[in-house]
Amino acid sequence: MLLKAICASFVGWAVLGSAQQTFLGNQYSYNDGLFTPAEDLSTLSENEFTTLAHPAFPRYSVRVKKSSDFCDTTVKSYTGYIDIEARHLFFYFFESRNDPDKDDVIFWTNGGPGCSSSLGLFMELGPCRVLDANGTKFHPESWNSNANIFFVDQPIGVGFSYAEYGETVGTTEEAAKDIASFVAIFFENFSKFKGRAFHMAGESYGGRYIPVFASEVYDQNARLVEAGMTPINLQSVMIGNGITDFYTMVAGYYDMVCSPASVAPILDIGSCVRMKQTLPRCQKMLKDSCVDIFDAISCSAAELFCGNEISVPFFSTGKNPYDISKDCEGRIEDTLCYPVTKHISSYLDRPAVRAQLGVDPALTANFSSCSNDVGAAFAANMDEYRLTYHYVAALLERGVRALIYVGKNDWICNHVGNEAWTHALEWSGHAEFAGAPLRPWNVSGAQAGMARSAGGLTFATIEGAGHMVPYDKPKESLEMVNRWLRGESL
Ligand SMILES: *[C@@H]1O[C@H](CO)[C@@H](O)[C@H](O)[C@H]1NC(C)=O
Ligand SMILES: *[C@@H]1O[C@H](CO)[C@@H](O)[C@H](O)[C@H]1NC(C)=O
Ligand SMILES: *[C@@H]1O[C@H](CO)[C@@H](O)[C@H](O)[C@H]1NC(C)=O
Ligand SMILES: CC(=O)N[C@H]1CO[C@H](CO)[C@@H](O)[C@@H]1O
Repeated sequence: MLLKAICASFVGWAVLGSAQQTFLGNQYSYNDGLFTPAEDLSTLSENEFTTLAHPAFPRYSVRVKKSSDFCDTTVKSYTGYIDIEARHLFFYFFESRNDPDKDDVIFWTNGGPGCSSSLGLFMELGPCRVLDANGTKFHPESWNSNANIFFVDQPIGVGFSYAEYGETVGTTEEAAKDIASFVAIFFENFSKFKGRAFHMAGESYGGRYIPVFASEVYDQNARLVEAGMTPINLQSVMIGNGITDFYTMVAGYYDMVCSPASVAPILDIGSCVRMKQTLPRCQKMLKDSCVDIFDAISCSAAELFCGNEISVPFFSTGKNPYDISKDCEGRIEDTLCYPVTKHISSYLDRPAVRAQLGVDPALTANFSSCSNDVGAAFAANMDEYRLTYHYVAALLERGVRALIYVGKNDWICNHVGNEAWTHALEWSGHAEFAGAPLRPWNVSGAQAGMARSAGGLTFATIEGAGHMVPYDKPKESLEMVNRWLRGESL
């Protein structure tokens, strides 16, 4: 096992492996007469799947199933698969607790690459959480309090998603095509949600996924309009503890362990001095071979060097890389430092739960929170070393807002790096944003963190939270999301 240098992953490292790439062409034809929208999801059967399809996406369809009495009995919920020929993406959908007919729609994905969005659902922000061996428990601070929400296991090979004929996805750009098509089919077929304000959100590797996915959804709108369909009303992206710019994160790793950026320095002076001295060399190697030009072999050498000098000293402390104010609980490979993840996996291995969710019977293996194969495929393509912030700038220029929020105790995708790239971002609002002060933002009269905002872009920290902000600070994170959905400043 190779420790990865950089804030990559929710898992933090992945074994290198080889991946087969398959790229989807995007041919479609449209026939006006074929489309019949469904008025209401609640007409769906609970016992079998209803198949949705659209002639603009001849290679795609959606199997969806109602799941009453699952997770949140106060709302309607649905689970299903997006079928893209041999590829099958699993999703959960929960209606809003407030007003499903008017409230916005949120898309949520966890990171990895390779981790299941069931972690976000059952540990962080979902309508119910699985925090012990007793199964689901109602979560009052769920993000469906004022929004309809999706949780998607993506790409194929993650969670309950699967593929036939050995198909794999190993890049964010390729994953984006499947997600954009799913979003189009869903909104077109369910006229109730057509044209509804839409927000794409994710955590960790979501810092790479979400800007690319949202851009694909935005660019797809021209084709939807051409085909006589309603464009997707994309309003914003929300990224929690993301890896949008691996390069600025590197200096952040030093600050996180050797300065009081979050907690008092946790490394000894000798290690800090060595790290400070090797940091410029690591940065130069990364800039020369991963940023200025992309050379896979030299970039891998930079990754290895930076890993040894910057990550290894951190991991020797035994601290939780997702929350440096704590020690890692359990073996990280097994629990991600959070033993609660084991309860989620056992819950999702119960045959009755799988039957209720409509998990394809072809999936017989035990549930894994994160897929090593998918992580390895992305690593083989060095997907993480593709800078993603230009997508955020492009979205901002088109009026799509961006919320970059960061739990302050996270080491792996830390606030120092995220503040640096948002501050440096080139876009028409740059001067105003860069000149704006970081101000405290409060929840119920107490300071929740610091925030900087201008012209559609907001950077915010959350005090006392690690990588999984809604797990650590459910009340503050729900308040943050509600203010964001209402278009208010934090
Ligand atoms: C599970 O529920 C039982 C019965 O309500 C309770 O006694 C037990 O403490 C719970 N277990 C955990 C781990 O919370
Ligand atoms: C699945 O998990 C169970 C319980 O932990 C274990 O006994 C079993 O061997 C696992 N099955 C596979 C195929 O790994
Ligand atoms: C936010 O909370 C802090 C600490 O409780 C307090 O000093 C400050 O006045 C509050 N700010 C606002 C705008 O409410
Ligand atoms: C649930 C439902 O009615 N879905 C419709 C979605 O669109 C396809 C293709 O037009 C219809 O066949 C489905 O009935």
